[in-house]
Amino acid sequence: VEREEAQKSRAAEEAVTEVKSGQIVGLGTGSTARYVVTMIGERFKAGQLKNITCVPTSEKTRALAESYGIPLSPIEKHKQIDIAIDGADEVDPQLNMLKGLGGALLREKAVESKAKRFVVIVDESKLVEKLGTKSVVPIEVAPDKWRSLFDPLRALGGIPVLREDSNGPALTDQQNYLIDCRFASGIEDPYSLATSLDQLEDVIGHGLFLDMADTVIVGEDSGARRIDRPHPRPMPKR
Ligand code: A5P
Repeated sequence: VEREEAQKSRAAEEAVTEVKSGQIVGLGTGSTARYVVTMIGERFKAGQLKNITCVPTSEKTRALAESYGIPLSPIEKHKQIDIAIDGADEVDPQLNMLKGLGGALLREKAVESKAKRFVVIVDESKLVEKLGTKSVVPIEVAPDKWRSLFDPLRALGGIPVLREDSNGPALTDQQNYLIDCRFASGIEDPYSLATSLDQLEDVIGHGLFLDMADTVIVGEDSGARRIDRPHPRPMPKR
């Protein structure tokens, strides 16, 4: 865990060098993105980053950014933002990702799909050959709709489980539920699964983030390694 934390912080440090004064910056959610929020907060307070506006992807991130006094703005106010930085649960060789174990997938996708540049930061444990190998696909659903999604998800080859915490079903910032859907031997074709999920009426959002990352920064034991998309991402992003 200590080693992973050090890797996360190294990746964050490298990503934050891309943030410049005057920019509109999307702030991710989770234990890796937290380093970024803290580093941007410190630089803002020290006057090294001036005139930035941040767009948080969760209430947790909003509260942390607010504690540094960073000016914040909701994503609805922006057609485009300059840069977004966030973690991920899995990253494959095409830089496609699974996200949402932190529960913030809906706003993460809303913010990150509007970013001119989306930088993803991970420790080495997040790199996989095939998505779905370690992580589930989180799916956001209205509280009264989760049962009706189980059969369609099983028909897609998934093993759906309602996410619960100590108080019962886990709630997102939007007061929705999450279904964690496991794919026993990984996801053969993430594009076709994403399309199928997008077509299910009761799916409010899902954790497949395809063709979205411009750069993945992998924190290593000494330093950080950058992986850039070989070609510009196709538009529109999903
Ligand atoms: C939050 O909803 C997620 O998408 C996070 O980005 C993801 O779970 C990574 O979190 P950690 O950085 O805590 O692993």
